[in-house]
This record gives sequence, structure tokens and C-alpha cells, in this order.
Amino acid sequence: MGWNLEFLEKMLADKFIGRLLYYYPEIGSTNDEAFRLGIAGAPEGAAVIADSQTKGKGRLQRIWHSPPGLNIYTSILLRPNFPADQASQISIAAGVAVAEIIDEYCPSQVQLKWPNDVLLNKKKVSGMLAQVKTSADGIDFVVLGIGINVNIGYNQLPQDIRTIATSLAIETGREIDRLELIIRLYENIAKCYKEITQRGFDAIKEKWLNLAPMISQNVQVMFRNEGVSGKALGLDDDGSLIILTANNETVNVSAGDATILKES
Ligand code: BT5
Repeated sequence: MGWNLEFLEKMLADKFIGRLLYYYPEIGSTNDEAFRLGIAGAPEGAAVIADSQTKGKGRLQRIWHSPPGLNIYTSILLRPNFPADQASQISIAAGVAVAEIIDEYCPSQVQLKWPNDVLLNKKKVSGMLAQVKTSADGIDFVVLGIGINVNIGYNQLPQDIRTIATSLAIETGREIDRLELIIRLYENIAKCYKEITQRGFDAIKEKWLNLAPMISQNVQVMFRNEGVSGKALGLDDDGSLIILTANNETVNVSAGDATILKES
């Protein structure tokens, strides 16, 4: 099923996210395009959607598998008026927003894994990549990139991620309408974004913590070749994970890949 662009534009015409919409049947990376739009001065809420990506990006130069006709690849331009060190709150809010929408399709099976993975039945269904452009005054803009595996089948997943990735169709056993999903997604991201920009981080942080099974567990966070392990205590206001190490030191980790060492 393709994108019915005319319908999508009509549905998003008066919305905060997507009223300015850039659609590509194929693109390198929607994040790169949204970043270009940000530099060119595009307004907050502008969104890029692609049906496929040839250079879909994960964090740390990793690849996001982005075949055509099946999934959601989108990047949203935001211009929050808060200090640069709080930019990660946007990824955290987006994680909550995506998780809430996925929960509507697959109730009670959604979890969040710090910093940016949405898991369905413990497998990755969505990943997020936020890129920030700062200036002397703080944040110039944030590009919030979101990939969601919607209709990709088990056999269409690359071999190396088959055991760690899933899609909404795999988990629900039915084809999901990408248009309906993205409209609900943009609406909920707008809601969660307004929550943090207008009322602060607390409510979103609380929701995030309730969806994250690693809190109170022993975890290890690897960043490049360095690891920190200990008990995950919570999230700080800059979106970093607070870890209590074996030496009783509290360490804030702001980047890396976290795994639960053993559930207690
Ligand atoms: C992420 O990175 O999870 C961020 C993914 C962001 C993708 C969106 S799509 C729209 C926008 N435009 C872009 O170019 N990017 C954003 P990370 O946590 O580093 O996870 C990457 C890892 O996830 C890979 O190394 C694989 O192991 C796995 N992976 C790759 N493609 C996947 C997929 N489609 N589904 C699930 N896992 C995948």
C-alpha cells in the first residue's frame, strides 16, 4: 500500500506537525533532508516523510534498514526554546509518544529501552535519532527522526536483525494503515512536545519511567569501547540515565547502548 499524499496533506493541513510536508518516494536519509530544511529556515513542525531510504541512519554511524512500501521513516523539525543541554528531553518525549501510539495497536506489550528504542514483545519496533543544531543562543533546531517497522514481514528483515527486530504487522498479524498511524503519531508527538516545552519534563519523565523495565535493574551501558554498570536509578532532567555503581557512586550516562544484566 502506498502513501495517499493528497489525503495526508488534507488531514495535516491545520496540524502543528506536518502542515508543511515534504514527501519523497526515495531519499538518502529524512534526517539529512530535515537538517537541510532547518538550516534553510523552515518553520517548526515541518516534516519529511520517505517511502524508502538508501542511507537510513541509526546512532553512531549505524544503519537503519529502510525498504520501500512497508514502514514509516520521518523526520520532524522542532525549534524548542530551551537550553541546549535539555535537547535530549525531546527524544525522551518522542519515545513516550511513539510508545503510546504503538500501545493502541498492541496493548500492554510496549516497552522503552534507554535511550531511544521502542520495543514490542522485547524486540525493536522503532528507533529514534535526534540531531541538534545549536547556536550561541542555545538550540537553533532539533531534527527528530523516527523509524517505525509497520508492515515489514519477518522474512523481509535482514538476517542480522531478525532476532532483535519486529514490526506491528508481525506482532498483530494484520496489515496496518501507515497513513492512519502517522497522523496519530504526529498528533501525539505534538502533545508530548507541548507538555515538555510548556509545562516541563516531570510528567513525561514519569510516563517514560513507567514504560522502562530497566529502571531498578542492574544494567550495563556501553559507549564505543567503554562500559558503565550498576543499578539504573532513573532519568535526569537532561535525559541521561542515572546509574548507581558497585562503589556506590552515582554516574549520569548521556550516550550509549544499555542492556539489563539480570532481572531481579
Ligand atoms: C536507532 O539507532 O534506533 C535510530 C533509528 C532512526 C531511524 C530514523 S528513520 C527516519 C530518520 N532518518 C534516518 O536516517 N534515521 C531516522 P540505533 O539505536 O543506533 O539502532 C541501530 C541498530 O538497530 C542497527 O545497528 C541494527 O542493529 C538495528 N536496526 C537497523 N534497522 C532496523 C530496523 N528497521 N528495525 C529494527 N532494528 C533495526
